[in-house]
Amino acid sequence: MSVRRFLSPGAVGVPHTAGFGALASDHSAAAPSTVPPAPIVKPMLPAWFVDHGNNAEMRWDSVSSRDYRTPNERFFVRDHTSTPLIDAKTWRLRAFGSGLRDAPDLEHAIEFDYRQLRALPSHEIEAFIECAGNGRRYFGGQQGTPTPGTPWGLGAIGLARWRGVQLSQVLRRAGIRDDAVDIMPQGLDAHYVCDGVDHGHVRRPLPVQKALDDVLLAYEMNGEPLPPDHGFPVRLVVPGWVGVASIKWVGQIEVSDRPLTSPWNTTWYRFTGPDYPGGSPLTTPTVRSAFELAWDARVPVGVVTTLTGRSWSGKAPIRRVDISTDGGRNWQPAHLHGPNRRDGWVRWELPWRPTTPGRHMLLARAIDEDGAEQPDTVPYNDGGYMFWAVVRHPVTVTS
Ligand SMILES: Nc1nc2c(c(=O)[nH]1)N[C@H]1C(S)=C(S)[C@@H](COP(=O)(O)O)O[C@H]1N2
Ligand SMILES: [Mo]
Repeated sequence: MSVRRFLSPGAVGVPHTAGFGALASDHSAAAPSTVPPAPIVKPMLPAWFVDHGNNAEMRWDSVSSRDYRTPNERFFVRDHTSTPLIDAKTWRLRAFGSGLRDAPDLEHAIEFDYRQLRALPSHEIEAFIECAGNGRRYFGGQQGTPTPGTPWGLGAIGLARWRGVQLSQVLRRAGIRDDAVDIMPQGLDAHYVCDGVDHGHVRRPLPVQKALDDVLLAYEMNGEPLPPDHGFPVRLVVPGWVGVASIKWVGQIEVSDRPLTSPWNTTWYRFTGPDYPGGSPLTTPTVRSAFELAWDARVPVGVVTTLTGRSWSGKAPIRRVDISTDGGRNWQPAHLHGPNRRDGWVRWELPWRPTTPGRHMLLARAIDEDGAEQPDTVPYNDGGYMFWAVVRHPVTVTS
């Protein structure tokens, strides 16, 4: 595409709801980018995704127990506006701010192009990315207190092998100083406009301590160049932090000797509401579990069905998963298999031979090596973040 940005007539100046692409009038992005006609570029196969407009949820019944990693074409997508198409040849990463030697401003930023970045020593990690709003629909569905926001089931998570350059390498090359405290990566996608307010580009601060620890500037996902929807040419992967920290299409990083803020840590992605006076920004994903099974799946009576699923936690590996097939009265430990480490999920299975036809409630409860155990209910918060209670998964046993 040759157009710099594709703006559909009428798209400019219209107050947007959070659900639709906000194409603001700003053209200051470092790399020319185009906005394709649909918010998400890759094919949205109904068998793989629940379509939430500019967000796409992975269907757990499409997950194969054989695959530890999520294939790129099936990985969930969370776009605040829509996926931009960025030319790697003109793309630049610009580092600037008071936390760098000589405190360059944006006009005098230290620049890295795609080739330079790929020439630096590469590093690989395996990590899941999970949206803080994963499970949001169960605030309404299970606790009777719905919240606004994308009504994710449990499919706003995916796990990939990421290859790129350690952010610490780039920050050191850019001249990070000892007194730097925060960094702020910013995306090249369109401004996020919500209820008529323009909040600028998607960006969220990270403490320098985390930035220098295990954060990756990724250019590959499962052995392929990053797909457009997942941040091509380069994104952050911040293991052990909520998905919003992993800024896609990163174009600039401010490094500051003072704490930085953005609406993504002062307004959104924090716990607010009666149970959270003061609130606090969200960092670590909680412990959760999902069955690799359709909602309202049909299961034959008198036959052994192997129930399979996965559990994960942002803090630690999973110690144990218990399954109930009778709404929570009786519990049995599931068999855990395959990799089980922090930043990953663990697969589990349990054979089940239902003896009575009708509706049954399946429950999976995990506890991580840190001792965090999924509760029966969680306190309400206004943003509907971090629903980590045990999800009651209905199935129908057929005769
Ligand atoms: N630039 C930019 N980065 C972003 C977002 C975005 O809309 N724009 N969404 C964030 C959120 S909320 C999540 S959960 C993850 C989702 O990553 P994925 O779409 O690759 O699954 O990207 C994060 N990074
Ligand atoms: Mo998210």
